[in-house]
Amino acid sequence: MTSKLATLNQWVQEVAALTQPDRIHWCDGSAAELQVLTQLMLDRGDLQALNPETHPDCYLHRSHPSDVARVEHLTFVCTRHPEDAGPNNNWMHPTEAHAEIDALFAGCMKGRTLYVIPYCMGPIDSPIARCGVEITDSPYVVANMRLMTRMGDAALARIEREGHFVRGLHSIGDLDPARRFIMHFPEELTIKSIGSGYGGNALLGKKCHALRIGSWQARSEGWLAEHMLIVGIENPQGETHYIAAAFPSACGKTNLAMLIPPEGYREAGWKVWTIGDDICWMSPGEDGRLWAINPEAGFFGVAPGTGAKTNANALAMLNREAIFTNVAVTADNQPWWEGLDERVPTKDWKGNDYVPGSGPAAHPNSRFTVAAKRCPSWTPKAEDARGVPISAIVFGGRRESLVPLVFEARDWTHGVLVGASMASETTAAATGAVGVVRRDSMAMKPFCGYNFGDYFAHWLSFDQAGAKLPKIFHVNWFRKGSDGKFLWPGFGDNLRVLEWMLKRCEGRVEAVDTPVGQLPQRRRLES
Ligand code: OXD
Ligand code: MN
Repeated sequence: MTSKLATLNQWVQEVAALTQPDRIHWCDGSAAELQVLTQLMLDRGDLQALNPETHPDCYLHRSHPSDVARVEHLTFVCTRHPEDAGPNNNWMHPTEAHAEIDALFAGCMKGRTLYVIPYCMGPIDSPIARCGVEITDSPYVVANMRLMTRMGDAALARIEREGHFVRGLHSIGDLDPARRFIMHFPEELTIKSIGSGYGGNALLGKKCHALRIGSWQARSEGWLAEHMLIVGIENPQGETHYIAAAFPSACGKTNLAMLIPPEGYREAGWKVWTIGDDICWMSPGEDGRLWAINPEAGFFGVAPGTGAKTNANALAMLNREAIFTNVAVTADNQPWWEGLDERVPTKDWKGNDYVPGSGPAAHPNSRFTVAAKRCPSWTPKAEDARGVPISAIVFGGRRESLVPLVFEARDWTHGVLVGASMASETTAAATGAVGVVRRDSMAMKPFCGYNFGDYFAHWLSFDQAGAKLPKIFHVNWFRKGSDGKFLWPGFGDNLRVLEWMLKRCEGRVEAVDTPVGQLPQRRRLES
């Protein structure tokens, strides 16, 4: 098969000439295609079927032990002028970068199949959505992209209609960390990634396209591409307000997006609706408000810590048609991770016999991939081509001390400052030390595809006459007391904080003015 779009065919031919695959397969996104790929991966040992009774159509993938997280030190933004990439990115000149990475791509697909994956980030008919094509030699990437994006024939038809697309070239190469690079060429709307099969490095629709290239496109086209969840809060009167919230990786975005209201709230009629858990594209509408879509169609969530108490919605969606990466397994072949329950697994994430007390059985950054529609709190509003209007933007980090539970920025400009000065303790989502406080403006430090100075100016530029911008808040669920315990219960109780924010948006509650911003009033609890 080829495409009606000559530039797409030409690019595929050029890549094939460089990488020399044995075969080329154009992905249509069908169930039959997935079945063939799944069988291939089972035969090759890339996947292992999990217990078909408890987890039908669920599979385990064990990655190479050196390939378990994003690699920020090997991730580059390659612009003609270094100041366009900014001090927040590793930079290489595009000519040098192409030469370096193309040398690694030369002949790398010999004996392999080259898969062409047309995909759409966002509802297929949304004007905010944007399309791309990923070329990869990894069937695991194809299977994940099928869950994470609108992939296949419908996306190809849109690409052929529009005549342009983001180009992403990926190969697992030889998985040698010394020959691993994730390179972005925003001026050419191109991504090249080699040497890693890990999600954020290999599923190019996600961090590479939807954030790094997306933020560049957003700046030139007047919208925002952000590392934010989108959640709808329905009050007992049946009105739903949408909140977008930015937290660094592995700081609870998935849990907040799928929050289950505490009992009293549920009885009173509160409901929470999930639109997205990681990425938000926001564009000013004719009414002056920011309208948002989730460009993704699935969740690539952190497994450890996901349990019946922390995120029952996530557990409910993980019992069929899910891919698990680097989790442990129980004696009856069910996926298992720390924080799931009290069972003791028999195999660790590397497939070795698990010795209790020898450390975590699942990798701390082990993941699940699952279609968003499988989430019990998913709302069809996620498919609305127009998006949803955003009432509040929340920034937050993981901070043991100093930062209060919640405060409100005085206005948009102050809110941009609050987002820009965010900091958080690092997690296992990226390689490197864990638990070190680092500045992570808008949770975009690893994902902004251009100079942070220009990015802050872009944020500030939305404050124009006629704009009806969301209020901006900052939260910290992770503050600890002198006994080392968390001060705030978190999870479902976070709805109490979101309710306060929405009351502030509607002008229904007073706040206390402080040097950092507006804080909730102290109120003695009635006994
Ligand atoms: C993710 C990340 O996978 O932020 O979402 O690392
Ligand atoms: Mn993320």
